[in-house]
Amino acid sequence: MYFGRNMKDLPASRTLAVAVLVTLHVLKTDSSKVNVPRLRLSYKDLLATNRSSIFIGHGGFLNLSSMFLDEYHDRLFIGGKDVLYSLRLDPNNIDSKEIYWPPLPGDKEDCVLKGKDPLSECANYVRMLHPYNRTHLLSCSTGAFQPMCAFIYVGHRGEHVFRMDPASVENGRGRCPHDPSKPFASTFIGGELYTGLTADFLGRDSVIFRSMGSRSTMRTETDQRLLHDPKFVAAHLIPDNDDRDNDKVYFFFTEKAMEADGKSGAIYSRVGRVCANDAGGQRVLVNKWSTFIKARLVCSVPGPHGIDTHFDELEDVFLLRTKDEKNPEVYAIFSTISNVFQGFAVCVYRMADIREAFNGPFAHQEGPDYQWGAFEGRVPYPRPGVCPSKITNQPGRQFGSTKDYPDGVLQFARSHPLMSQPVYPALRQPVLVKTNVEYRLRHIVVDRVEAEDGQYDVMFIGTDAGSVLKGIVLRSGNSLHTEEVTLEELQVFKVPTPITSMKISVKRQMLYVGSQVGVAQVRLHRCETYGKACAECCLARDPYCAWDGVSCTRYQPHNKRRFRRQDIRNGNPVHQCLDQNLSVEDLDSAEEKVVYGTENNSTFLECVPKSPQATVTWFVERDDRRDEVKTDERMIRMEQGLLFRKVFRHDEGVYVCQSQEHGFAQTLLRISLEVLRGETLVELFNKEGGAGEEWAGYRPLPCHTQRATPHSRSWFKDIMQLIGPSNLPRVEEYCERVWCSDKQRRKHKAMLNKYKLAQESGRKARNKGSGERHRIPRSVRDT
Ligand SMILES: *[C@@H]1O[C@H](CO)[C@@H](O)[C@H](O)[C@H]1NC(C)=O
Ligand SMILES: *[C@@H]1O[C@H](CO)[C@@H](O)[C@H](O)[C@H]1NC(C)=O
Ligand SMILES: *[C@@H]1O[C@H](CO)[C@@H](O)[C@H](O)[C@H]1NC(C)=O
Ligand SMILES: *[C@@H]1O[C@H](CO)[C@@H](O)[C@H](O)[C@H]1NC(C)=O
Ligand SMILES: *[C@@H]1O[C@H](CO)[C@@H](O)[C@H](O)[C@H]1NC(C)=O
Ligand SMILES: CC(=O)N[C@H]1CO[C@H](CO)[C@@H](O)[C@@H]1O
Repeated sequence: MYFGRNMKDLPASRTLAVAVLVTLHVLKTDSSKVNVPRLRLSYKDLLATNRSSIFIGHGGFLNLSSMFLDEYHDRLFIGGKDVLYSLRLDPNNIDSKEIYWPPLPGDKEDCVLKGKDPLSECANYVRMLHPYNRTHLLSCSTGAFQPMCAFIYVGHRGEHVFRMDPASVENGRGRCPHDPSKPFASTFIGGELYTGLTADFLGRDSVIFRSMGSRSTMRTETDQRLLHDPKFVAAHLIPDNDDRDNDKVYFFFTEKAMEADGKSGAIYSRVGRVCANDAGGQRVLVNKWSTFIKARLVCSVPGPHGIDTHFDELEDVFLLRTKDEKNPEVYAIFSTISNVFQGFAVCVYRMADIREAFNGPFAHQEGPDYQWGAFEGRVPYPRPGVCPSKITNQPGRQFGSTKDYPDGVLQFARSHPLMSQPVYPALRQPVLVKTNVEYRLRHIVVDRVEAEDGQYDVMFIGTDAGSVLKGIVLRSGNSLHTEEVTLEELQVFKVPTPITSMKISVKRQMLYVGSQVGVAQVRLHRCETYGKACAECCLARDPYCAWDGVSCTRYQPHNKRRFRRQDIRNGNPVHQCLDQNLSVEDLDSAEEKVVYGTENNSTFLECVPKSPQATVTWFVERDDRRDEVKTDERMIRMEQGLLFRKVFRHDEGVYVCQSQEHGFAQTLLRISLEVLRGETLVELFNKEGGAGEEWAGYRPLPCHTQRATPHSRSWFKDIMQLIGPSNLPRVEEYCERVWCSDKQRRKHKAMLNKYKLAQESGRKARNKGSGERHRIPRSVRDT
């Protein structure tokens, strides 16, 4: 069973270092563990356990720029630089097909002439893939700053065909940005394409467009009150009620906030919407949206002195669709704008709260130098933002189309696009906040999972470091208090590359994670990874997994098996597993080790629990007594173990490392510490000669170099600070002793035993060969 317990598998070296320092200063570990994932799996672990597989394209760089998960055709479509791929998702029938789609002849050259970068910009980035009909996809791309669209034939269900009809290629202006790096959101509904983008070469014409289909093209007016340098993040159709005439298309974006009085350059996040049946005005707003309104999305946490910390920049939005298609939950990642402090938050919005803001007062400003406030005058009828429907189309007041709306309504709509009330998240606070992490949160998908004690929304969050965090949020009863549990941190890509898109297939229980370097298919869960014991399964608190009496397996809510042990809320194995084999300890006794220290010098007892969330308690057994280790200036507890800055003869004993998690204790390791008398050693090596010289040319042993990853080095530095820089070789020597392979350790042990015998009898040591001497730990040799 693998738990990524080796230092080399811990990706977050800085967190670790920080955690170590915190521990050093306050000698308290619990608070620093809150945001630590319970399990970290490296890229290699994921591949080795079949948890993930990677598609990197056929030669060259994929430079993924769009992805469409097609559950109907059981395929994943990928758009990249000058290329499209179709991957079959059937695990028994893996197959991929490719379409080479470069810019049209001459367009690349034009693009270069206009001063764009030939390598990174003047190529055809496929940025949009939507299902068009049963057999065709609609795809749009940047075409070296000449956007174009085409239909892609993907065949019927079951067949794997993939080709583009070159005759279907047409101008894609307004449907895809020119610039591959410009933000873009789109949705395709009923034969019509809604896009939020910049629709010109210079990237200045920010607009929400509707195109294709039989109706005339619609767009927003060019007016900073409507859209001010927007960064579009997502677009979705969400019905209001059963009347299709009330269907609305929502856009999620960030823009410059003109209502932020006195804060020049302020950026706010927005939810904006238009009626799907908007036809524009008759005399005013011809072919322009007449129903566009927007509201601020607030995501903040209360700070000291009543000053809230705002997360104003929207990074990603995921709509968690439920049976009630009118009320999906809106999960959104935000980041702070501040350049002194970087933080991320996930806020969840309810449609009811979004609608309430849109039904509330309009924001209003009398003139450029006035304060913004709520509009208190009479709002014309039909109220701007209301779709023409049965309600507006009553006898006597017949507004069957926005073209029938009075000019006054359209004028008002044009001058009052912003609502006065912002939208607050559910419970008025984020469900998750991350600050001072060395990665950025980029993408989110959510799966609502049935567990034994209720429903959980499992979040999968992609970072800019190629990793995915899997977590849940626990709420205690009705209180506002929430607890975030990071179940796993998955290093999906070998190199730390930003994750640029994520899709979830609940049907397949898979996650599709895209980045510049490729697409990873990752299983949502792999319950065996948590361990072989009931307690380990229970402590994992993964809603997907439960103890079935024999192993940790996928929890099936409707399965009537007798043994289903799971406790997400409390993760308490004592309650769940009393009649089960409680821990691996029962199956396999805790590991035993011997560590040697030299009198008056420092030594280190390493013990890292499988779960970074566990706390470790040290006991020492001596003269038939077992006491908790009392730490002081000389003896320090660290995240990785117990550090003796100076070890004495009376420290000898058996040190027991016990992990504790949710009230569940487990013995991880028993270490016998043996303290060797310094002078005798000095004497010995002086007699043998050569030891002093060796120090001068000190080189780490090969076993040390293998293991010293950047992560191990960082905590090792912390130890060093404690002992003082002049003692670097000594620190290295402890680490070396701790990290050297068991085989080598056994050799050390054998050597030392021999040596001790020699010491006791006061002779014979001289007879050891130099080859053997080489293997004596350096502490011994040095003294
Ligand atoms: C992973 O999958 C391969 C091929 O399907 C199989 O041979 C191998 O045993 C699997 N490994 C694990 C750890 O499940
Ligand atoms: C394409 O991807 C490769 C590999 O990740 C990267 O080095 C290159 O900069 C990317 N090109 C563009 C234009 O983004
Ligand atoms: C799908 O759309 C394409 C492009 O307009 C068309 O050629 C094809 O016949 C359509 N297929 C079906 C099944 O409607
Ligand atoms: C508990 O462990 C014993 C061996 O130590 C084994 O024989 C028994 O089947 C296990 N019980 C369960 C419920 O796993
Ligand atoms: C260790 O230090 C103690 C005093 O702190 C001293 O009495 C003893 O001789 C020292 N032992 C060695 C081996 O240096
Ligand atoms: C390796 C090392 O630092 N050895 C030291 C152990 O302690 C004795 C006595 O305090 C020192 O003389 C050694 O240098």
